[in-house]
Amino acid sequence: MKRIGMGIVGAGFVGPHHIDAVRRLGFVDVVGIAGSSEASAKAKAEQLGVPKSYASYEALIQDSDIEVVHNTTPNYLHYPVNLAVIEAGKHIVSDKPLAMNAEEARKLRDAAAVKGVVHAVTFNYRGNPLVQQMRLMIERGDIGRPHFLFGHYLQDWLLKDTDYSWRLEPDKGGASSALGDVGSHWCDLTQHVSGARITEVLAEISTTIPTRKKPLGSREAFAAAGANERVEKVEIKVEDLATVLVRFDSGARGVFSVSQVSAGHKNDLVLEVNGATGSLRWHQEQQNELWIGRRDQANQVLVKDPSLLDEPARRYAHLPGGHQEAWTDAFCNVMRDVYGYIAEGRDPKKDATPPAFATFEDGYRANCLVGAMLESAKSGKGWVKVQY
Ligand code: SOE
Repeated sequence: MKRIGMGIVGAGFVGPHHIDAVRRLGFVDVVGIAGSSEASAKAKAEQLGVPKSYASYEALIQDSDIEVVHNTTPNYLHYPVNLAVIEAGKHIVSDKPLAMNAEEARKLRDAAAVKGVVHAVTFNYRGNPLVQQMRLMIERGDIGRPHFLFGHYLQDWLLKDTDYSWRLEPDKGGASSALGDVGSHWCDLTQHVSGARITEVLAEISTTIPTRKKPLGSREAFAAAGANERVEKVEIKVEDLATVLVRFDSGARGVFSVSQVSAGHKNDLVLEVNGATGSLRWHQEQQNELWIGRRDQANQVLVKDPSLLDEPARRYAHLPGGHQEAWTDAFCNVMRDVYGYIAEGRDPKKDATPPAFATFEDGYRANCLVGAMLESAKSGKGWVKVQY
């Protein structure tokens, strides 16, 4: 099999997981890393056993050994880095959100289509075997027509006023915190498994911690404040809590809540779909189980076991039943789909069947959705039609 060279821009919390995931594929060479400075890129490259490091993302993109660039920078750099990669005619894997707003995201989607490069956004929960099983079951009509889709995505890493992240700064993270960071995952997952599109939203947002203590020095992502850390008080303008009512093009209704301030909830993503003859529920923190609800017979729990999954979902499971698969395995599944697509030389523009991984079209839609939710919450207009 032809080997594919990969380079990564940004190597914070999630960067090493991108590297691990592509290494597991067996035909991808991790060529180099660009970081916020030459020194940080060099240090990361040494730590992760990556041969090259670069002083800038532009230098990485120019390296002819690199065919695919992963962008794991903070949100405000997604647009310029993604655009430079596309303009160089290279394939792009971008962390979400695709861009800071829908307008930037649309430009990226269109530029990628013109260049004919493969474009992916890491809405990684699509890579879970039981998410794919849920998708197949809904498509096959196992629970009838879905009429209600609901759930939540709750976290607690911003519960204390000493918790801080660039995600809270609008010029670095965007106009939204909780909705953009985790609400976008819930919406992507829900639309992916149901095949229905969110067309209208009614949102309520709030900022539970309006003033935070921002560290004056650097702090690792998700790390708690140090005892003698120097801080400054800053006002927070983005939401850490939200609830959204949604309407789908299929006529189905839905609701979800997102939070970064819910003690005890670490990465608590739940999606339940109620249909005419049954229900399905998947919970990220117990990701090896799929709950099946029935009215006229006993409810069931389908445990992840390749022999119990339908054929198209089976390839997302790599261990026998009882051997738990996890976040990193699902992440690797997404990379397997993306690189399989690249290896086969498929062009998303000419491909009638959309890939299972999220593309820049999905990333654009996520930016539109978050924009519409903020508009609904801030304008007090009530229901807002999502402009795609
Ligand atoms: C932080 O909230 C975070 O790492 C998100 O940025 C990811 O997208 C999510 O999957 C887990 O939580």
